[in-house]
Amino acid sequence: MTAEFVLYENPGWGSAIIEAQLAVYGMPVRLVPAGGTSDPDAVARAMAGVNPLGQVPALVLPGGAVMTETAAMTLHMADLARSDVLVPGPEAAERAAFLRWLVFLVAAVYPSFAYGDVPTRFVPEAGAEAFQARVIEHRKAMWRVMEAAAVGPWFLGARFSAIDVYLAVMTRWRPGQAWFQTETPRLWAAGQAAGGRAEVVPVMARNFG
Ligand SMILES: N[C@@H](CCC(=O)N[C@@H](CS)C(=O)NCC(=O)O)C(=O)O
Repeated sequence: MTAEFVLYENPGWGSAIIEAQLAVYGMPVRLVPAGGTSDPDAVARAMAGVNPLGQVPALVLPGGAVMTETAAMTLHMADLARSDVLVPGPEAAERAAFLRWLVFLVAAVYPSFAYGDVPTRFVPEAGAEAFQARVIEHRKAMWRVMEAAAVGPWFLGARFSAIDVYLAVMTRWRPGQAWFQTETPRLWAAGQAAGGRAEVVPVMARNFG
């Protein structure tokens, strides 16, 4: 039983998406390092007792329940905070688009890192490099789909949301910042603006230096 949020994290990983949202809500959190950044199998071992899939992040809620899956955490934290700052409420004009693109991020884009980061989990060594290259090309296509849907200045238009927080973090990942700046300028700009918000700046600095 714990009275605070506990976030299993690695700097620069998807845990930054949750750390930033907790910061926006002003919710206190204790960070637990999840086992390093260079060996995904070591991370899986370190996380084994918390997340059976061995992935970061995992969030232990006040009360002790464990949550995995950043989208689920995103929706639940908004409920706990009784706030629509990051998650448009049921009546908001942006609600449907928010849910659509939140799920697109975690169900389409995010899994491409599971496949691309350690390709030998999925294909034999001989084909791993080519497989990884194809995964990254497919990821680029998915980001272009999102770029076409971005309204600006925030992803959803006039209002900031958790989608922009995901973009702040995920535009730091492969295919890399230079690619996003050139190829998906609206996504890049929304992510930059989210990362520049006063509550989020320290989180970005801790995660990405
Ligand atoms: N669907 C999960 C994805 C989490 C995920 O892929 N995390 C990565 C780090 S950013 C991870 O732990 N990778 C190591 C692995 O998959 O073994 C979520 O949204 O939380």
